[in-house]
Amino acid sequence: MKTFFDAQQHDHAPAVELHNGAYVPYAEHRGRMESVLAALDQVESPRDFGMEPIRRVHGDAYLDFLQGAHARWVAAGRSGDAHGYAWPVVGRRPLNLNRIDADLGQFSFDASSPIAAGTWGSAYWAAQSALAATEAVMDGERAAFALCRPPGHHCGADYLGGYCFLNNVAIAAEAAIAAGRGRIAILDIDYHHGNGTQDIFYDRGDVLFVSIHADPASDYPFFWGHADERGTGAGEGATLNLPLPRGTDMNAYRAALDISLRAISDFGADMLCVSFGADTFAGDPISQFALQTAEYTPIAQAIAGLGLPTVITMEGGYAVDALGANVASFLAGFA
Ligand code: Q9C
Ligand code: ZN
Repeated sequence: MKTFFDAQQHDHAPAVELHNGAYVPYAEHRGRMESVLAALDQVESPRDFGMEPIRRVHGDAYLDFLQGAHARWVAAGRSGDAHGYAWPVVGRRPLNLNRIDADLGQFSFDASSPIAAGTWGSAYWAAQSALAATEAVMDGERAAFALCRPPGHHCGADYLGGYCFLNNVAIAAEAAIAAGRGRIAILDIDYHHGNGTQDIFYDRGDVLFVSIHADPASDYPFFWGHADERGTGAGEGATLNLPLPRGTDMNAYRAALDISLRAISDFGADMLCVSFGADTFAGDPISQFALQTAEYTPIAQAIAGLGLPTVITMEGGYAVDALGANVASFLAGFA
């Protein structure tokens, strides 16, 4: 399968994140990509599609913030990565305080995603990888894989979070729509609910968002991904959340997958985008499902059975030693 990745995606290297009350080494690190790259035959660097497709999803103020945040952090006399610590819980009224700490709160929803010196460049090239995979599929590939790092599904139009800075799958979907595809289905099978992607398309009837994830009553991101979130306005019914309990194994997972695939097929999509996270793996250090490496192949075969042109974007997966094998097992299902 055509796979896209740019070496600049390694540059994003936060040192630590806040986890269960302590600062621990950042789980979303470059070793994840090294594991996947070692398991795949060949990858291509994407071409540069520029800012226009990114601006279809993200607001100008957010993009200005993201590009400049680390330099402003340094200019404020700080060292290391930019971490926010104050959030405007009610509303997101932009106050233009020109304080880096205020803006870190304004443009994020959690404390999972410090901004390092290389963050903007890596996020930019992850998005370009998603665009290259989309172009490949539009040009006739049956499926293509964007090895996105950083991942994207937790960030919204104007906020970051959950290790995510630019919403790669949303950027891919909007690019396909701009190029003439009418209806897009997004299937999110990361362990965590894709709250950012849901938010971006919540009022849209032309993009179906379907997600299978750990029940947010027990797991991050808590405030989104509950079964009663079904979209609004023209998007009513175009969001489908299938939360599953901790401990879910292939049997229960497969039943939810079948419901997802039926919804996608009923929607009549022209194209499918898959947010693929391998943090559903039994050995994942921050997640609690029980899928095995070999089970990613039948999951992908079932998805491929829809017969839709498919763009796959990488989301989470933190069992680094097994990540390459898990991704290879999933991609094999499309062969
Ligand atoms: N103590 C993705 O898989 N950290 N993001 C939770 C738990 C956030 C996961 C902290 C996890 C984000 C793309
Ligand atoms: Zn995840």
